[in-house]
Amino acid sequence: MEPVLLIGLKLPQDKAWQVDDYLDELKMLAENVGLDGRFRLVQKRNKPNPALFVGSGMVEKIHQLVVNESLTAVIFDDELSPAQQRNLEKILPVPVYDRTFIILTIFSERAKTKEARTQVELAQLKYEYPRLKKMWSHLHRQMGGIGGRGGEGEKQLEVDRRIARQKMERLETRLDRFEVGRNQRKKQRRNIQNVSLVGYTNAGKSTLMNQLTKANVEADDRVFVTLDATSRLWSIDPVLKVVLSDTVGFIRKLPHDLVASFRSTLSEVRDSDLLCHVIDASHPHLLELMETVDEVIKSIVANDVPHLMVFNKIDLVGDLERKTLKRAYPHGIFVSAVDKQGLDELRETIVEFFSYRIQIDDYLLPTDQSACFYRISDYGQVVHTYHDAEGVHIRIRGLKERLSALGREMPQLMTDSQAQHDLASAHEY
Ligand SMILES: Nc1nc2c(ncn2[C@@H]2O[C@H](COP(=O)(O)OP(=O)(O)OP(=O)(O)O)[C@@H](O)[C@H]2O)c(=O)[nH]1
Ligand SMILES: [Mg+2]
Repeated sequence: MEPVLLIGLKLPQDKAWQVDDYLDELKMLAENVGLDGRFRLVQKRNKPNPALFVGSGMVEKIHQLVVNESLTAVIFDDELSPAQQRNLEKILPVPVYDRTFIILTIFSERAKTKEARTQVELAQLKYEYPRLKKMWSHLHRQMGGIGGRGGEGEKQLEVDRRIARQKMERLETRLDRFEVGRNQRKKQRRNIQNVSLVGYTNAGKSTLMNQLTKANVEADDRVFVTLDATSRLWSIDPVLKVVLSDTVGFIRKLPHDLVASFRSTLSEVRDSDLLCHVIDASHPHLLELMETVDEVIKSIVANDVPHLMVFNKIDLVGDLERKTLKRAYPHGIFVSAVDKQGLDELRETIVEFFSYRIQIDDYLLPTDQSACFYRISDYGQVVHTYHDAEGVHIRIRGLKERLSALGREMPQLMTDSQAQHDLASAHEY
């Protein structure tokens, strides 16, 4: 791996451990693209320097370290303005990157489906558009060297910008088409409860998804493995139809533009009836990660979607920490997706959450109509029946809207207010 230098800035409101923690994360991100962030420098400042982000003395220090240690790049933990990046690259002998660029590079390596590739390409273009100058070599190649015709009236940069804008429009249109398809599929999901797994990258969302729905979503110990939302029907209860969706992982210092590019995730999160916030309980700074996730969610959903805290990887947490967490989050669910601990409790809690959508009705089907009996189970779960001189007494559990449809569509059923279901003796389903 190529050795690189990581740069952090400590502003007055930042704690020292926070800056260090961010840089640990940046190191991990860099590793994901083959860079070894073995050196780091942190500068304390009241605010970033507008021209160079850090102070000029610091830039000199960076220069020296780069030369002495033969480093191949410098990565800033915060997003640099295009001007800062250009100025730094004029002074330093190696390329200058920032956190956003590294994240985008990881995204582009992970993107597999057409939609994911399109959204990553758009996010990259949006990032690079204001930085256009030198980056568009691949675009020039793609456009048959159009960038080389500098003398034809338009300046090189203007041509590049125009091409980039047209490309962004094309990508937006393509993404709109995916959205149309998604909305159509959603319409077919009437009577379905939508639950989304959201959380920090690497929290274990996909592992949990696979355990709960027997899906086959890729899950491993790298970041941003999931870029597309994946949805699966989750047989959680005989009458509830729950669709569970796995979504892209969030991370600190994720620019809003980038979040906005994850349309499939945004759409799942916005249309969810319930969010399961999956938290890596073994992370040393889980509170901070939880805050980040909360912030991202707030920025994308207008109304408050109810959410459930799911503390995952509990197998990695000692008894004492587990107790402390339980005390702090009495409504949290503690699970291990790998060891399958707590999954039943998670299921039960979700069924309980949706219980407001379920009701139990008693009906009487007169004896002369008993041939219709078989149709009733289309509307819900027949929990119990008994026969007497009047006919068949039926207790059914179902979604409220399905049971009102049952009342409308089978007028031969009578409401049975005198039902005498003796659950101990009668035939149960
Ligand atoms: N020990 C332990 N490891 C887990 C558990 N759940 C997930 N992991 C591991 O954590 C890593 C990340 O899991 P993923 O399911 O890919 O995480 P994710 O939240 O989908 O991550 P992204 O898609 O990258 O955002 C994998 O190496 C999993 O095996 C758990 O309960 N216990
Ligand atoms: Mg995943």
